[in-house]
Amino acid sequence: MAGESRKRKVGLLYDERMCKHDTPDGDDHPECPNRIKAIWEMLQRTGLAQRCVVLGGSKAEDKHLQLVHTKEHVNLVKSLSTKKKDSRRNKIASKLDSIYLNGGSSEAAYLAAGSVVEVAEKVAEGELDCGFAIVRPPGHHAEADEAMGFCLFNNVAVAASYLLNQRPDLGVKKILIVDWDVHHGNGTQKMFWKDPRVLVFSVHRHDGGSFYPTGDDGDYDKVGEGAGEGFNINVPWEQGRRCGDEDYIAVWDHILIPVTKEFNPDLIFLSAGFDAAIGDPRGGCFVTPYGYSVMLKKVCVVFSVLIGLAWFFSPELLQYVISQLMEFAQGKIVMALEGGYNLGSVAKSSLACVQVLLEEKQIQDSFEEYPYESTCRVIEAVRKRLCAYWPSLADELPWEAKTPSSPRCIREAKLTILSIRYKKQAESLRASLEVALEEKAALQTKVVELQGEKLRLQDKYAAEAKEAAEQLTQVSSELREAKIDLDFQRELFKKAGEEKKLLEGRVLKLEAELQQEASDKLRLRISRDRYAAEVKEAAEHLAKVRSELRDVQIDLNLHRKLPKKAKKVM
Ligand code: X5A
Ligand code: ZN
Repeated sequence: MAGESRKRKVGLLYDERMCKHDTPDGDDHPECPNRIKAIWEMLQRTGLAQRCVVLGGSKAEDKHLQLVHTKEHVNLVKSLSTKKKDSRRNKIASKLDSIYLNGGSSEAAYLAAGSVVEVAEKVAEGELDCGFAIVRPPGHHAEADEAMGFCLFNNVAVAASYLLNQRPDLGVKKILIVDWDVHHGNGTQKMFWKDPRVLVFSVHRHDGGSFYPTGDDGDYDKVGEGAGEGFNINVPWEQGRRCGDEDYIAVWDHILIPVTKEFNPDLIFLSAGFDAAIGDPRGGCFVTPYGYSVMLKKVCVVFSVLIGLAWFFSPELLQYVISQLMEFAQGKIVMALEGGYNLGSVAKSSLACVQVLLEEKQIQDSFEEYPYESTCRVIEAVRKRLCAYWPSLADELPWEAKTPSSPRCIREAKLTILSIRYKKQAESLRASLEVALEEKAALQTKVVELQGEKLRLQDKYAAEAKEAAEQLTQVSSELREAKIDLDFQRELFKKAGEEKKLLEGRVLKLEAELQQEASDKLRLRISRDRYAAEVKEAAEHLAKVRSELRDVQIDLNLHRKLPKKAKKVM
């Protein structure tokens, strides 16, 4: 059976309209339209998109948004599109935390939520095996009644709630939401706080509550309430800005994967922010594309009814089933983009994930280094806090057993090298801190100096401003005169134009008259010529008649004389 597995149907959703959400004045912002463009281009260039089922976005329905949001919040986002001016939207945005709005924001928000619903529905129906909704604005910070942290609607929460509440026919009764965005998914946590049908898992930087979204909500003692108690898991990074693949994989191996096996979800949502990626300007973590692919693969593989059953009977059977199912895991997984602000990192990480969804990537799960000591401590704390709800977290952690092939001496040597490196880092950090402190002191004296300078300059500028104002009045009065002049000239020009038109009319009329006269004259000349010819002819005729008359008279005279002689002759 293995190797004969049917090709996985992977949905990819991309819609250019989600790029319309942008800063109102075109200012640069990390949550920019190019984020989803970069992913889409990468997937097309590598030919992966062509092997997926490509979907266009669709807008969420208000009644689905209202499963997790208040009516007021939905109406506010809806109304953004009808506001004519950016200034109205700017006013709304200024009252919110880390939100910008423009004319395209409403449409993009409806598309982002509706698109995750669309992919989730197709995966739940079995039309797709899994899918990736490449959406923006992101969603996991959005709360029932508030947009925040670049998020307008909580896309993943809307889709999860839709499956549970609107589509019982699809048989999705338990949902796991895995949030690996570097920020805590505060919105998602609140929306399913008391809901045991949705297990919310978020791993994020916490830094003692100083990392966005600041406060205690993301701490590991927040496990849900009422029926939902134990169905919220937070893994907070406390040590600052340097977690990488090993730390995330340790969390997967010792928290997420064992809990997922116990919970045995019918469908998994992945709030896939890529801002813990190496190179991200905000996250400061070091997760590689390979690290993301291992994290995704582990979730895909564990997630199967058969595996759940095998786990129930025996770990040996589980191992066997996993090895048999590696190539055709039944996992229904819906990935939705959240954060991630380095375009290259976001595109490469997405590529690695889609390769896993298509089962076109070999994963060995081997890493060069070990998780941080502090990571082990966080994992232990989380396990202790949650083991009452998830018995598989109760065991003492066998850290050594994690790397049985690695002899202890090598491991210790590696750790020593690492600790030396970190000590050096710490020393250089301390040195740079001292330098920075000195610079700060120098800057503070400079600030005092500059403040004096500022006051002096303010006086000077006030005088200059007064002079400029006077000049301005003068110039504006000159301008007014010039304008009056101009109006006068315009009037003259207009009159000249009218006169010109009048004259042109007259000229036309005269021309017509002249033409008439010319043709009359021509006609006269023709008739005169004809008369002359006739007169000449008449004269000639007369001359002829006269000469004939003369001839006749001569004849007559001759005739008169003739009779005497003729009488004689006859
Ligand atoms: C989705 C996401 C980050 C918000 C940071 C605000 N949001 N400073 O990554
Ligand atoms: Zn984020």
